[in-house]
Amino acid sequence: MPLLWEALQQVLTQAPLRHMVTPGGQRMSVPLTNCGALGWTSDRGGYRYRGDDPLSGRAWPAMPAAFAQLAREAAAAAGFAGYAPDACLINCYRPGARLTLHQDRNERDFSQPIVSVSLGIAATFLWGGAERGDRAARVPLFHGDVAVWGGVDRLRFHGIAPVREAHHPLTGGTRINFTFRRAG
Ligand code: MD3
Ligand code: FE
Repeated sequence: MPLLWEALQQVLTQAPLRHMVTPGGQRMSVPLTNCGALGWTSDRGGYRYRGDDPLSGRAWPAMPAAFAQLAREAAAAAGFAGYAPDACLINCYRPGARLTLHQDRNERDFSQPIVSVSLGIAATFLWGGAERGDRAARVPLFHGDVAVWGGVDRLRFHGIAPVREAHHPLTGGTRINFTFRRAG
């Protein structure tokens, strides 16, 4: 884990965490950044992937080798051989931050899975269904959890319940989540 943590610090110096605004004008409670060829962004114009960081005008930091290897091995273990993510969205949760139920559908090819990695304090993952109104299961996510979301589950609604205050030796009072995507 220190390897991932050190690589993350490198990314954050080049592309700091920032709060984006939803198309509806709401400030997201979870600051984010990206690494890889493409980065997920949100503003009044909508959600989209782009090759440059709107904060700096430069390309997003390259995806660290340790990130890419973890994503590839996790996908392969779940039956998705040859996974080559071109985007890694990095979310940072402080107590009270949350992610409302949504689908990830800005990517081009839904046959490609999303791989998520959780670091730091725990959170409750909301595991919904195919429709927004479907009842969501509550699944705790802990430091070091890696999950692969593909196949028939790729477009399920999901979110994160408001995070409770806690402390973790690596991350302090925060939860970091990486989601690897094949976006382009
Ligand atoms: C299930 N992130 O960034 S990771 C997101 O913990 C996002 O930061 C959450 O949802 C987080 O879009 C959840 C788990 C996850 C990610 C993508 C999925 C679950 C998924 C895509 C489809 C189904
Ligand atoms: Fe998502």
